Amino acid sequence: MAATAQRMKRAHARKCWTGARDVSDGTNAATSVGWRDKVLEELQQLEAKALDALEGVTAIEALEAWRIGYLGRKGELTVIVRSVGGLPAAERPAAGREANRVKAVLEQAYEEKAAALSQQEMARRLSDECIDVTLPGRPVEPGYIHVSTRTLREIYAIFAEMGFQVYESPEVETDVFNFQLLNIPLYHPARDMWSTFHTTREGVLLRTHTSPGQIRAMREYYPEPIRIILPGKCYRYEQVTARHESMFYQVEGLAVGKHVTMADLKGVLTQFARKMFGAERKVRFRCSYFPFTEPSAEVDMDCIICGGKGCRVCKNTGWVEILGSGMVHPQVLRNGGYDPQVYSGFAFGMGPERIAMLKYGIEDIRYFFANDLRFLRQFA
Ligand code: 2NL
Repeated sequence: MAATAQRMKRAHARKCWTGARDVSDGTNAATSVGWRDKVLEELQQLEAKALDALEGVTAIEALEAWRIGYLGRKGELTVIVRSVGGLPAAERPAAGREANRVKAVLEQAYEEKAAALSQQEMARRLSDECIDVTLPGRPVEPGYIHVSTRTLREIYAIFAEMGFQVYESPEVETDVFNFQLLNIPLYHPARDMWSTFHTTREGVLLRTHTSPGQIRAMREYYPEPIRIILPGKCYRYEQVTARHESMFYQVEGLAVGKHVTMADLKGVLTQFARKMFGAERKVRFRCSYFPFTEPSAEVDMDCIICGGKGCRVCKNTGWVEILGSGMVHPQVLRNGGYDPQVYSGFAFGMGPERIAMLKYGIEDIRYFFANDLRFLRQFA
């Protein structure tokens, strides 16, 4: 079977080669030499033509087209090589040798051209895509500490010197911790001091001040004495104006111990004002009211803008309010676990944005969270 197929294939090749029809018996030697010469001539012409065409090839794609055109399965050389099989047996070896030689020459030329082109391509990419790694990098613009964060850090540092450590607590709170344990019962008119964001879950809200964290701290540290400051974001359902935001920071402080007095409160807060705003600051304590302190006091300092003479910032009073304070209410101490017969404490609260506004002369609290870089960059 294999032999028959071979014969049929050869017969087909003979038919395909023009002029081969007459020599199917392969007896006419003189004529067959003519055909062989014709094949040899065709091979040599093809060799010259192919090498000539290869000269003009300058791109990888054109080289591939060249390869397919001459050496591919249906390429010109392949067609001639196949036709060699149609020659009389005696003529095949010489034609075959020549065909192989031409094939080897073209393949060799192809390889050389491919190598040259890929080298050219490499040289082009090396020069076109070259990166000068010795160039200095583009500078990365440094970020900035937000003015609120910066002010908070200054506050931490001042109180750290007086032995206060930072305590943090959740922003989502319960009505019990945010109000009731701070001596602000349900339905009590003192609630009107805070407009509150309530959640859809009964009794859960966004803290209106950091005070609920003070209760948590007392319950955690009892019966140890306490000296903490409690910074964090607070939320109030406010009409937003130049002086009020619905989100703002608060820093509260709490000191609890066996002999803590109002003199301690006055000493600590006077020291704070002088460290923050200048050693020459004068402070005054003015009676006030908070449900969680008794007595309560507002702390004012002489106006840093006009030095107490009177200006727009101090509304011509010569004084500006910087924080609220008081002695911890006995009921609040009790709610934190401390017996008010044995322990006493003072507490205070301030808005760091307000502190920063006074310190840097910022006129509108809305700048703090408007994310305008022209504002924020000034505190780099
Ligand atoms: C203000 C006033 C204040 C407190 C906060 C406090 C907390 C506990 C007990 C007693 Cl647990 N007091 N906090 C006391 C007085 C004033 O804040 O104007 N803040 C911006």
